[in-house]
Amino acid sequence: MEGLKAVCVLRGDGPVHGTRIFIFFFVLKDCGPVKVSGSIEGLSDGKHGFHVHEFGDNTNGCISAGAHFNPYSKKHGGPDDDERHVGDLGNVTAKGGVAEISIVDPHISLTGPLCIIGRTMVVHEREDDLGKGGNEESTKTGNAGGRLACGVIGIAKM
Ligand SMILES: [Cu+2]
Ligand SMILES: [Zn+2]
Repeated sequence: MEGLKAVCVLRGDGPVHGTRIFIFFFVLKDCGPVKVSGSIEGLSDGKHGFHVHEFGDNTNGCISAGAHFNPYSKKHGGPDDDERHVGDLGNVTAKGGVAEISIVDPHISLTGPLCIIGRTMVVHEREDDLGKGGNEESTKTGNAGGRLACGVIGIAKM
Protein backbone atom coordinates (compact mmCIF):
# COMPACT_ATOMS: atom_id res chain seq x y z
CA MET A 1 0.00 0.00 0.00
CA GLU A 2 3.00 2.28 -0.32
CA GLY A 3 2.15 5.66 -1.79
CA LEU A 4 -1.52 5.68 -0.87
CA LYS A 5 -2.53 9.27 -0.39
CA ALA A 6 -5.43 11.07 1.26
CA VAL A 7 -6.37 14.72 1.48
CA CYS A 8 -8.42 16.96 3.74
CA VAL A 9 -9.58 20.55 3.30
CA LEU A 10 -10.46 22.22 6.60
CA ARG A 11 -13.27 24.75 6.75
CA GLY A 12 -14.60 26.71 9.68
CA ASP A 13 -17.11 29.39 10.61
CA GLY A 14 -14.72 31.64 12.49
CA PRO A 15 -11.34 33.17 11.62
CA VAL A 16 -10.25 29.99 9.88
CA HIS A 17 -13.09 30.39 7.40
CA GLY A 18 -12.11 31.07 3.83
CA THR A 19 -8.60 29.80 4.14
CA ARG A 20 -7.78 26.84 2.01
CA ILE A 21 -6.12 24.22 4.05
CA PHE A 22 -4.89 21.06 2.47
CA ILE A 23 -3.56 18.33 4.64
CA PHE A 24 -1.90 15.41 2.93
CA PHE A 25 -1.57 11.99 4.44
CA PHE A 26 0.88 9.50 3.04
CA VAL A 27 1.39 5.92 4.05
CA LEU A 28 5.15 5.56 4.40
CA LYS A 29 5.06 1.76 4.20
CA ASP A 30 2.56 -1.08 4.40
CA CYS A 31 0.25 -0.62 7.43
CA GLY A 32 1.69 2.79 8.23
CA PRO A 33 3.09 4.95 9.71
CA VAL A 34 1.18 7.81 8.13
CA LYS A 35 2.79 11.15 7.45
CA VAL A 36 0.52 14.17 7.91
CA SER A 37 1.64 17.44 6.38
CA GLY A 38 0.10 20.75 5.50
CA SER A 39 -0.61 24.13 7.02
CA ILE A 40 -3.55 25.80 8.75
CA GLU A 41 -4.04 29.55 8.49
CA GLY A 42 -6.15 31.88 10.60
CA LEU A 43 -5.28 30.36 13.99
CA SER A 44 -4.39 32.35 17.10
CA ASP A 45 -0.77 31.81 18.07
CA GLY A 46 -0.08 28.88 20.34
CA LYS A 47 -1.19 25.27 20.52
CA HIS A 48 -4.45 23.88 19.18
CA GLY A 49 -5.79 20.36 19.62
CA PHE A 50 -5.70 18.32 16.40
CA HIS A 51 -7.66 15.07 16.17
CA VAL A 52 -9.35 12.64 13.83
CA HIS A 53 -12.98 12.45 14.89
CA GLU A 54 -15.18 9.42 14.39
CA PHE A 55 -17.66 10.40 11.68
CA GLY A 56 -17.22 11.92 8.24
CA ASP A 57 -20.40 13.87 8.84
CA ASN A 58 -20.46 17.67 8.66
CA THR A 59 -24.23 18.08 8.22
CA ASN A 60 -24.49 20.24 11.33
CA GLY A 61 -20.98 21.64 11.10
CA CYS A 62 -17.96 20.21 12.87
CA ILE A 63 -20.06 19.01 15.81
CA SER A 64 -21.58 16.24 13.65
CA ALA A 65 -18.16 14.61 13.44
CA GLY A 66 -18.79 13.10 16.88
CA ALA A 67 -16.08 12.22 19.40
CA HIS A 68 -12.44 11.33 18.81
CA PHE A 69 -11.91 8.22 16.65
CA ASN A 70 -11.55 5.58 19.37
CA PRO A 71 -12.05 2.01 18.07
CA TYR A 72 -10.33 0.48 21.14
CA SER A 73 -12.42 2.35 23.74
CA LYS A 74 -9.36 3.88 25.37
CA LYS A 75 -8.99 7.14 27.27
CA HIS A 76 -7.83 10.32 25.62
CA GLY A 77 -4.07 10.88 25.55
CA GLY A 78 -1.15 12.31 23.65
CA PRO A 79 0.25 10.91 20.40
CA ASP A 80 3.17 9.22 22.18
CA ASP A 81 1.03 7.54 24.84
CA ASP A 82 -0.15 3.92 24.79
CA GLU A 83 -3.42 5.04 26.36
CA ARG A 84 -4.76 7.24 23.59
CA HIS A 85 -7.52 7.39 21.07
CA VAL A 86 -6.37 6.35 17.61
CA GLY A 87 -7.42 9.84 16.47
CA ASP A 88 -5.29 11.68 19.04
CA LEU A 89 -2.67 13.56 17.07
CA GLY A 90 -1.90 16.04 19.85
CA ASN A 91 -1.50 19.71 19.03
CA VAL A 92 -0.50 21.89 16.15
CA THR A 93 1.36 25.11 17.00
CA ALA A 94 0.57 28.37 15.24
CA LYS A 95 3.08 31.19 14.81
CA GLY A 96 2.10 34.37 13.04
CA GLY A 97 -1.34 32.83 12.50
CA VAL A 98 -0.05 29.78 10.65
CA ALA A 99 0.52 26.26 11.89
CA GLU A 100 2.82 24.12 9.80
CA ILE A 101 1.96 20.48 10.25
CA SER A 102 4.52 17.71 10.09
CA ILE A 103 3.43 14.62 11.96
CA VAL A 104 4.34 10.97 11.51
CA ASP A 105 1.92 8.74 13.38
CA PRO A 106 2.04 4.93 13.64
CA HIS A 107 -1.55 4.50 14.88
CA ILE A 108 -3.71 6.02 12.18
CA SER A 109 -3.90 4.21 8.86
CA LEU A 110 -5.25 4.72 5.36
CA THR A 111 -6.40 1.08 5.14
CA GLY A 112 -7.97 -1.54 7.39
CA PRO A 113 -9.83 -1.09 10.68
CA LEU A 114 -7.84 2.00 11.72
CA CYS A 115 -8.46 3.73 8.42
CA ILE A 116 -9.14 7.45 8.79
CA ILE A 117 -10.51 7.96 5.27
CA GLY A 118 -14.16 8.97 5.57
CA ARG A 119 -13.63 10.45 9.02
CA THR A 120 -13.13 14.10 10.00
CA MET A 121 -10.00 16.06 10.88
CA VAL A 122 -10.71 18.76 13.50
CA VAL A 123 -8.61 21.68 14.75
CA HIS A 124 -9.65 23.12 18.12
CA GLU A 125 -9.86 26.43 19.85
CA ARG A 126 -7.54 25.52 22.70
CA GLU A 127 -4.54 23.44 23.60
CA ASP A 128 -5.06 19.71 24.08
CA ASP A 129 -3.76 18.80 27.57
CA LEU A 130 -3.07 15.25 26.28
CA GLY A 131 -5.14 13.62 29.03
CA LYS A 132 -3.03 15.12 31.82
CA GLY A 133 -5.38 17.92 32.84
CA GLY A 134 -6.45 16.21 36.06
CA ASN A 135 -10.19 16.23 35.37
CA GLU A 136 -12.66 13.92 33.67
CA GLU A 137 -12.98 16.02 30.53
CA SER A 138 -9.23 15.74 30.06
CA THR A 139 -9.55 11.95 29.66
CA LYS A 140 -12.22 12.44 26.97
CA THR A 141 -11.26 15.51 24.93
CA GLY A 142 -8.09 16.97 26.43
CA ASN A 143 -10.09 20.14 27.22
CA ALA A 144 -9.35 21.38 23.71
CA GLY A 145 -12.60 23.37 23.58
CA GLY A 146 -14.59 24.36 20.52
CA ARG A 147 -14.05 23.17 16.97
CA LEU A 148 -12.56 25.95 14.86
CA ALA A 149 -12.47 24.08 11.57
CA CYS A 150 -12.90 20.60 10.19
CA GLY A 151 -12.89 18.60 7.00
CA VAL A 152 -13.62 15.07 5.83
CA ILE A 153 -10.57 13.05 4.87
CA GLY A 154 -10.81 11.68 1.34
CA ILE A 155 -8.83 9.61 -1.12
CA ALA A 156 -6.44 11.81 -3.09
CA LYS A 157 -5.12 11.53 -6.62
CA MET A 158 -1.60 10.13 -6.55
CU1 LIG B 1 -10.92 17.01 18.37
ZN1 LIG C 1 -8.84 11.83 22.12
